[in-house]
Amino acid sequence: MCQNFSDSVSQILTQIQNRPVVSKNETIETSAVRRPFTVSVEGNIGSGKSTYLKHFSRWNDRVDIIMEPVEKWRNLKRHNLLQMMYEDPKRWSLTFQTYVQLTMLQNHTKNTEKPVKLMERSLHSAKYCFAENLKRTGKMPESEYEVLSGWFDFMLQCPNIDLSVDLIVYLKTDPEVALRRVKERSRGEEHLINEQYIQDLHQLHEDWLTHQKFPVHAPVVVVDANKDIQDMREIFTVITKSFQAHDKENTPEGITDDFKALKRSGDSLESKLKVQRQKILGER
Ligand code: 8LK
Repeated sequence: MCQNFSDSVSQILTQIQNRPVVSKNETIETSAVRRPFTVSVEGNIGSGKSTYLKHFSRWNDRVDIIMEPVEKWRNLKRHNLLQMMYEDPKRWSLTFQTYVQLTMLQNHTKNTEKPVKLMERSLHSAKYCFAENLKRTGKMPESEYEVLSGWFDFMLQCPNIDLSVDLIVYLKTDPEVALRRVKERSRGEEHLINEQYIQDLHQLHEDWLTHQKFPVHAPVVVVDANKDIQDMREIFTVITKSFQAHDKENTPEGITDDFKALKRSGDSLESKLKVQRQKILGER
């Protein structure tokens, strides 16, 4: 089961569909007030964040999808900071995480005329999951962690910097599933990742987003992301069809009666969607 997957998708699609676009003749002041509905997609390495985000690319006239800037981390004037961090974390973690923090800040503050912004991870996961883990495992000395934290705290309370997020989608995976996917995708720099590292990161995501041991700045939808990517794709197709059907009928709430009934059914939503999915796939 990929519980809450459809819920997270329908929350985002509702925003994509209903939020007004910033018009060309709007002033900078009024468009600044109308900031995009911002979603951060969080989860362990190998939890399927990029796949999740790519589902929304067909609406790219209305949604700004901001993937993790891994290419920047791999090539800062030909320095592969990601690789340097994995090969010698004690030496390079602060350097790497400082650059992660900068590039994440750029993503948070990136201007967009689109009404919805989807981000892969955030400054918050940089701090509460990755930097925290490096400190706890002794790969980053406390002194360096405090420097990073000092920048983070300053940015957070700076009135001119808007780091707010409206919704967090947490793709929760069992550490074994995440590790298997990391091994399958075999990204060069990640060959040094071991089970313990994935388990520690899993625990920190849980501490942050499930047990709220660190500040959680937006409502969280927890998605069981152990499920097959193909299954999620099919469920996505069903939800999209429901939204398109609404588009044609132009009903006000953004979802068809059928879909509303499915939504009311709570826990069994995914299984009912499965039945609807089979109907739709059968019609093709
Ligand atoms: O997500 C791509 C790679 O970068 C993966 O191996 C994990 C690593 N990474 C990290 O070490 N610290 C991070 C992020 C990713 C993202 C944030 C915010 N901090």
